[in-house]
Amino acid sequence: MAKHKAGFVNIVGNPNVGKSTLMNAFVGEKLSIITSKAQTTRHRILGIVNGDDFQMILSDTPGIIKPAYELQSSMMDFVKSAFEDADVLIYMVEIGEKALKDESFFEKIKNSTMPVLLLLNKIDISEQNVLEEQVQYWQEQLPRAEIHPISALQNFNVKEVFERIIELLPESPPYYPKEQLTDRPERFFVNETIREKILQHYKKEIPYAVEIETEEFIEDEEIIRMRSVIMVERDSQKGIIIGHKGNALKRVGVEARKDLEKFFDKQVHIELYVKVNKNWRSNPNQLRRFGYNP
Ligand code: GDP
Ligand code: K
Ligand code: MG
Repeated sequence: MAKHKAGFVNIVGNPNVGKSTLMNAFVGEKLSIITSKAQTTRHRILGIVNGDDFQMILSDTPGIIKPAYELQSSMMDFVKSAFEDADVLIYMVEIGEKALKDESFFEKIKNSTMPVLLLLNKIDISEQNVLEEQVQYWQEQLPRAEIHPISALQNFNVKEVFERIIELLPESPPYYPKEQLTDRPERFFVNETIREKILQHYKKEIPYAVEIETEEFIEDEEIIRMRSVIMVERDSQKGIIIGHKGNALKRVGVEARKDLEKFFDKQVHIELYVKVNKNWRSNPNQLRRFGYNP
């Protein structure tokens, strides 16, 4: 039998290029929330794909940005760590994009010693001649990288890239138990599902001022009962989240419940309420409590 392979595959790139979509496509589960807004992903999230003779440990990271407040600095620390412990680095760009907005990260990719796969994503919305020109552009920018055009959304070339990554993994015993899918506890996925609905339904700065905490998660045979707090920074935001006659919040609850029932494959009851936690995004103690490391 072939020797067992295992390793860390870290996905980095600008916001909104499709990193979380790819990770979910590889894992076959919606581990990472996806929206059309930047800063949807706040943490480094592991997704583990197990085969008989391999274990691929993917990590999805927040998009690379210049931090403007403590939460964002912590988000970028997650990205930095992703450069340090990768066996294979996936640098994702989307069609039409030219180099990373933060040049120091681009230098890091250039100077890294691990194999780099440059995935040119969203080719479903590109013309052939644009695609060819882009491949050439990236080959000049990063001569050491292997370039693969893909569509993470439409599953084009995704399987081929997956096979290629397995080839590149080092020989190693598994790092995690073979039945494990992620390093995150169940409550994390509850929080993220709620946050996805908020990103989808509220405007402007509201989603960025929100953090979720699931206080109760009780599973019995028939049903999982959850209670989650939606934390905002100011009173005015609380009113907006709840909405006229509570309808806006109700919609978040209904949609989150549907997704969570799919995710846990069980009936779900979820209770949501809103609390003001003044300026939590700039408060190191609060950030630590929510799993960031300022
Ligand atoms: P991330 O910020 O890099 O994690 O990007 P997401 O995975 O959250 O995706 C950002 C947006 O791009 C979402 O609206 C996705 O549906 C969309 N997207 C991702 N991959 C593709 C793709 O291959 N083609 C197209 N057309 N859209 C995509
Ligand atoms: K996004
Ligand atoms: Mg993401």
